[in-house]
Amino acid sequence: MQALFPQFTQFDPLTGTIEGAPSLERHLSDLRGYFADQTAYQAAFTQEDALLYTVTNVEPAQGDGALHYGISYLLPGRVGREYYMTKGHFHAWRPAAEYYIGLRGAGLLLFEDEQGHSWSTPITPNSGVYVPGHTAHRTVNTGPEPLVFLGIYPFNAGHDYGTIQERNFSQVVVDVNGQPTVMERSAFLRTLTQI
Ligand code: S6P
Ligand code: ZN
Repeated sequence: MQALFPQFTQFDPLTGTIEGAPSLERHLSDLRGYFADQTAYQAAFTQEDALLYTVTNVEPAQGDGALHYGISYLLPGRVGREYYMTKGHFHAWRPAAEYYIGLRGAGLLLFEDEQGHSWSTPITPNSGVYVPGHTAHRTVNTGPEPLVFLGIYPFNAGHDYGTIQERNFSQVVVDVNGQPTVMERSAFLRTLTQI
């Protein structure tokens, strides 16, 4: 008889943890260069290398047809006017799709394909979002509490962080008069230089 773990897992949607599975942490210092407002980033970092999110992954099997999954726990907060977000990535194996299920909080998923077309969807508890292959994805917490979601993906999806690190997403999610707003990065950057 096979062991129940990791075939059976118990997870906590409040803390974004999975019993017995390791978590990795991403802090402000891991996202140097990702936030649009560099002055605000430096000011925040000088205060504290704050925790932005944790990711807890389970890899039950390898090989054709196998699935991996993980819970992300993204804290509320902003760097300047831009909401806390994940690094964002393409899958290293480009055709790999993914399915996200919202468990707690409120946020947006930003998408960008290889031709540079961008769009976004909400992510909230009891909602699911299909992330197509060949599409970079980043999650943004636009609410006052942690955003927690489950992601399920082919075992060999992998992560390509380098492409996003170089070119970033062309859109940002920023606070405009108290409202989370999706804007072109270039337009947001212009607002920062206006006196
Ligand atoms: C993995 C999946 C998520 C992210 C996590 C953190 O394919 O999309 O588990 O890894 O939300 O985001 P990132 O961009 O730092 O990996
Ligand atoms: Zn992914």
